[in-house]
Amino acid sequence: MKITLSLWDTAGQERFGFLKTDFFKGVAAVGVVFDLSRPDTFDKIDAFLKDIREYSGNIPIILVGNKNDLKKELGEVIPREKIIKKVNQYNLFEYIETSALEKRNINQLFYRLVITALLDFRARLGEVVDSNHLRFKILLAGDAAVGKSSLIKAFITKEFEEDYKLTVGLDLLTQDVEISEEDIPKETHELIGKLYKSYKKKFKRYQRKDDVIQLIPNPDEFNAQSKPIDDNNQNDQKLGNPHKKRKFLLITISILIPIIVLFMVYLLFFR
Ligand SMILES: Nc1nc2c(ncn2[C@@H]2O[C@H](COP(=O)(O)OP(=O)(O)OP(=O)(O)O)[C@@H](O)[C@H]2O)c(=O)[nH]1
Ligand SMILES: [Mg+2]
Repeated sequence: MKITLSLWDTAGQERFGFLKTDFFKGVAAVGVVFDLSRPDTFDKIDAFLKDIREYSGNIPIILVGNKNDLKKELGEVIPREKIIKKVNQYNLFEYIETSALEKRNINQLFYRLVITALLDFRARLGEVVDSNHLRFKILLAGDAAVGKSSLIKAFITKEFEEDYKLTVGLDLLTQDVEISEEDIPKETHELIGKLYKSYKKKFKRYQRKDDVIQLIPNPDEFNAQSKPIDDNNQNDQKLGNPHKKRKFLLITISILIPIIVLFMVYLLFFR
């Protein structure tokens, strides 16, 4: 099955914190990242986890300990027991250690995020493009400079940059992934099948001439449907457009005035 991932690379710097609440809405699964060499980034994940639970409910979350390569020289800076405790405390799906620098567990991380999203797939959290193609949103959150952008970059372009280029607000990327059929739970398959059937019915009128179902409506019709209801517009429809109204008044006056003049001439001279 093909999955088109909408990857949301969020900014970790606190000055962008006001955006957090909007980021978490409609997300199918989240990776919460901390830096294995900086305990302060681990302590900050509570705030992220609380926000995610508040704004996205019980969606799957994977805890990500990044910069695993630094363990060689620094050892275990954050005790493993402490990390496992956090996983249990917040009922997180699992814990993965990654290294964007050494490309360790990069595909594994995104593959697991997709699988967790599929295990818990909810209709409102994605788009069924067709019975074999889904699209949904995956997000990485975490403190500044923990490596969120580097992980996404390593996944999409297989590159790594040593320079820190902070994310301003949010970066959006997309990537297609193929998920093997055996990894998709049976219930999810059934749900996708049902959703596809109902979408097919709903969009039947957008059927193309060649009999291929088009799930995305014709843009013109779509715009006409999705036009916001505007009070002034409604009034315009009821009362008529102001230009038309003025034209109507002018025609009425130009007809009425000669009639009145003729009537007065008749009264004055012919009676
Ligand atoms: N050693 C090592 N350094 C890394 C790794 N991943 C990222 N870095 C470095 O950490 C710094 C920050 O990485 P970013 O990916 O920009 O961090 P971010 O989480 O996106 O930061 P914000 O956009 O500010 O939230 C950069 O200098 C990266 O080169 C890693 O796996 N190992
Ligand atoms: Mg970034």
